[in-house]
Amino acid sequence: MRDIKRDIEAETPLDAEALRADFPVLGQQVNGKPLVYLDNAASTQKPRVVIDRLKRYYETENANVHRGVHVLSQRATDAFEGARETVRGFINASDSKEIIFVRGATEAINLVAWSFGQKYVNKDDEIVISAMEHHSNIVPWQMLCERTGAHLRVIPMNRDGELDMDVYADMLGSRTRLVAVGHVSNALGTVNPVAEIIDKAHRKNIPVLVDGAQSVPHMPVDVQEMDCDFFAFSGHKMYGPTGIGVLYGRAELLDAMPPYQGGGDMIRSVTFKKTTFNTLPYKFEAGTPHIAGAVGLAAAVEYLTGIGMARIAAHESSLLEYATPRLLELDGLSIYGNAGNKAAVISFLFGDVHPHDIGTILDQAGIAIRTGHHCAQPVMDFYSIPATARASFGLYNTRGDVDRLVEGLNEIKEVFG
Ligand code: 7TS
Repeated sequence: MRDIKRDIEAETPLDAEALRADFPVLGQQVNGKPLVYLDNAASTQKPRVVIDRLKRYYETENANVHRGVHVLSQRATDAFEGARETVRGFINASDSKEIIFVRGATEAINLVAWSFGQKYVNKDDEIVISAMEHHSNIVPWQMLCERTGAHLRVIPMNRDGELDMDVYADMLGSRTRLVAVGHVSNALGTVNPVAEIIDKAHRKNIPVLVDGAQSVPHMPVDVQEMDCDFFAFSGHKMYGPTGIGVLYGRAELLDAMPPYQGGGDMIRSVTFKKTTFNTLPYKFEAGTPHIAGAVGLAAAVEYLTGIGMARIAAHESSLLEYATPRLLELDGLSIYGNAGNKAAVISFLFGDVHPHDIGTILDQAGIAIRTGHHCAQPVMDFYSIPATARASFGLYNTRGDVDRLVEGLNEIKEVFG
């Protein structure tokens, strides 16, 4: 059923021009030009339904959750727990207790590195990551290795930005405790073959964490179909608020893991002698959570579901197909990341022009892109470059935005000769 629905969705193109009107921030001029926002991999803009939902929460429901008998506390609790259920449905987790609200993908990964690491990782064990990870999926594992004496193994990639799956298969051994890989690379756009990565690991009983920060906003994700053990993502990259994100974890694993932080809400009983911990998901949600954030995230999920993730994926894929040859037509432009399966992220260099200058000149033309190492310094090192310019697309981008980008780059060519 689900697949048929996806197919039908994908066949009916979304009207990005019409959807732009849902995003107040996109209506403005920047440096005297209509804004073209192409920094969606860093953070997306928010539709009015999300902004309005936050406002309604603070105006009519705000109180602390899980601890009040009064009406507002119940409203806040209902909204918060309702948001958990909405998120569960969105990624098709089997139970809402597997949805842990955190600050974002970074915190989700740190939670697993700390808690899973505490229980299962010892000296000379191995954690497998890939060559194209965001720093958020490198550093927490390095810190874990530092604490325990475990070792980090890195799946290599080729020049196109595709992982070497044979080397990966050989890496999995009796000391491998966890595989942690990005679903979509923020620096290269590569969509990694996570189903295959997971299958190979599971054959050896090794759990897999998927960093979904760059996939959830752009394609249908079903954690049961994918069969991952952990899945991490951030609200702000999927048209929701900042400061809220999700760790999905298989209940049996989460149940077996120790709490990450101590405090209110995560306990069952506390005495000075001994504390017992709350059940899932509360065991991993110490302190007052970002209630408004979760509620706003649920509004974003409803907005995305209303459009259809398959339709969003098809739209962004057609933008990538439109943009790639047009950019390559520019003399001296080279694209980093040419995987066969690629999301709508284009990292590029343009002749000798420093990416920072590309970004600054485009900004003067009202075009927002990202420049730098994109928190993926090992990727830059791999290509022996310090930085790239990156255009990353979202559901509200149009072919007109691509044309403006090309126009902007042509102007740069004139300035720099
Ligand atoms: N994982 C990936 C693949 C990411 O792209 C990012 C953020 C993160 C994790 C961390 O997410 P956070 O919300 O916890 O910060 N990526 C980017 C980017 O590409 N530009 O700015 C942030």
